[in-house]
Parts: sequence; structure tokens; C-alpha cells
Amino acid sequence: MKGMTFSRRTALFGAAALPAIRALHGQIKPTAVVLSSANRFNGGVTCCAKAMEILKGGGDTLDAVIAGVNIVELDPRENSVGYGGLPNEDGVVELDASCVHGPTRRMGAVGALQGIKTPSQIARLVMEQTDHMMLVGAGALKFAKAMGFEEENLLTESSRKAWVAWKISLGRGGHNFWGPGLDAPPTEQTRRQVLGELRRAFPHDSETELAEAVETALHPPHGTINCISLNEKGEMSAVTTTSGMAWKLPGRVGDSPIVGGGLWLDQDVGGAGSTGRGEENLRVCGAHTVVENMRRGMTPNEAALDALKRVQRNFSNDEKRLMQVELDFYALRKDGEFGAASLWGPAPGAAAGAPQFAVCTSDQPSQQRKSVYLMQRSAQ
Ligand code: SD4
Repeated sequence: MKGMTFSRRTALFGAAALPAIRALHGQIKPTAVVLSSANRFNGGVTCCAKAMEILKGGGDTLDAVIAGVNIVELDPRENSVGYGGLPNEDGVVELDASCVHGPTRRMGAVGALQGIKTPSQIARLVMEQTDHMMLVGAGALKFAKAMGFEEENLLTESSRKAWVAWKISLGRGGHNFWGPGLDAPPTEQTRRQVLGELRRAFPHDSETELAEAVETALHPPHGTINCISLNEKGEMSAVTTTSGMAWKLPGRVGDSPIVGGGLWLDQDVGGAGSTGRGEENLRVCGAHTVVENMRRGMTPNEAALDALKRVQRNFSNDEKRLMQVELDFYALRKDGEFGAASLWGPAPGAAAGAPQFAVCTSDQPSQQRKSVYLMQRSAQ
């Protein structure tokens, strides 16, 4: 593999997206489709199933995606979204979300919102109840409370423990977000040292719980949920919601609430969203780029892979630095064709499988499918 150029190494594995269109009386009519990131605990599949149920009942496309992602936002086990999300470096959970309503072409967003479990609902209220597009921080919380939402503690015990483990890791090879670049991954020695300290701090916890906290501290999971819907009338909407990067600097806002970055939808073309390292996505205006690529005739997979190639280019194709970046795009075209692409696929024979996304169409149950990917990790 070494020495080969990225274009030659570029991999396009995974299942090709299935066109979800059907002919009706000689016309092509889009069937309903809901697409989302996969997420842990079957979050994507559950989200898409819920959204499809709402579409089938004649509900609005934005109602559908928000109800879908609300399930994931409220799940305390999912530590990259909503309640239970991993906190910032001060141990405070700060959430980002955005939404687009295709039929009215309106959008709303919130950034660095504390204390509210379902930021997607606040993003929607910014869209519906204000003449602004985005509220952040204290202003966003004040607005949410004015809309009748209750301020709550979003930090679960397991997220708090992972934060303590991360604090312990600092000064022992753990990394933070100060300094300009991507850090080197922590070593096995760091892991052992942090685990030892954590045992002393939480003597009554099981080894499994502690090991999990250390793993989360040193390798925070990527999550975030992006969900895009299309109904049988051809109407579309989309939402992205996240707790952002774990251990981020307070006030850091990622790509998820940036319309055009972590989410974009043009009712004439289709929608796209992203999960992964928001800073890299923002440098290519990812979701907007994907939708514009589809406007120019690319399939959703081609459009997403092209946006990922721009990320590769921003790193001058430097594999070592790119290894630290995880990035995924999800795309749904107005005619019902869908796809998802990730920057990296697994190394051959690796335990981690291919990246996945979730999809539900009106005639197929909600399920996970394999994404395509741009590059393949080398075997260890
Ligand atoms: C962010 N894109 O805040 C989000 C995080 C994410 O998987 O998607 N993680 O940068």
C-alpha cells in the first residue's frame, strides 16, 4: 500500500445505494424515504422507523425527523447526543442542532445550548417563532425557557465518570483541544495510568465500568444524529443534533448547527448532513457541497465522496494526519435515491465493520446499510 497515491488507493466498497423510486402510471414518483446516521444502541434505525411512521400518517416531514431524533436525544446511553452527551472541558454538556423545513425553505439552529435535552426542538422554535436563524449559549437557553422548556442537568453519571477519567489523563499523555492541530493518540501507558487513578477515585465501581470510562475519555465515540426525510409528495426536511466533540473548549460550536456545514437541504434537489469532526467538515462546507454536487447530476454517493476528497485535499493527502479524522456524509435526493459515505473504511480483517447508515423506505423496514468509503485503513 505504501507509496501508492490516494487516487489509486481510493476505495469504493460497501453496498451501492438503492434507488427508492417507483414507476406509477408511467411517471416516476418518489416513495417516502427517511435516512439517518447509524448511531449506537440502534439509534438510527429507531429514529428512521419513528419518522416513517409519522410520514405514513400524513405528518409533516420536519415533524417526522424531529420526532425521530428526539428518541436519540433523550436516550441517556447515547453519549454523543442530547441528554447524557459527553461534556465540554469544564464538565458541562453543551448541545448544537439545526433543522431545515424544505417546503417553506426555512431553517433554524442553536449552538452551545446548555440544560435542554432536545436542542432540535429549540432549533425548530428559533425557525418558527423568531425572525432569526440561530441562537447560541445563554441567549439560546433563555429563549428555550421562554418557550416553556425546563432547564435540567444533562450530565449522566457515566458521562461524568468519563470526564473525570479525561481530566486524570491530562498530563499523562491524554489530549485536549488547546493548540492548533490534531493530537497524537494516547498510548497504552496512559490508559493504564488513568485506569489506576480512576480505581482509587471510584473504589466501588466494577472494572468494566472503569475501563469503559477510560476508553470513552481517551477515545471519545463519534455520534451525532443527522436525519433527512422525503414524503410521497416530494417534500423534504432535515435535522442534525449533537453534543459535539467531547472535552471541547466551552463555547465551541461545531458543524452540526451550521446550515450549509453539518446540514443542508434544497427542496429542489435534496438534503445532506454530516457526522464526525466538524472542523474538517466546515472547511469544505460539506452538506452544501454534497447537495450542490447532486444538483450537478452526481448520485448521493458520488456527491458525498467528492466532498470527502476535498477534505483529503485540505490535508495534502497526508495519510498520517488524515488517520485522526473521522467524517461521514449522508445524502438523500429528491427523487428518493440515497447514499452515505465515510472518509475511512475498516482495515482488511478488522473487528470493526464497515461504516453504516440507517434507512427506512415506505416499502422496506428501517435497517442499517453499509456506507461507501474513500480510503481504507491499512492492516495493523
Ligand atoms: C461536531 N460533527 O461537533 C460534530 C460531532 C460529531 O460524530 O458528529 N461526532 O463536530
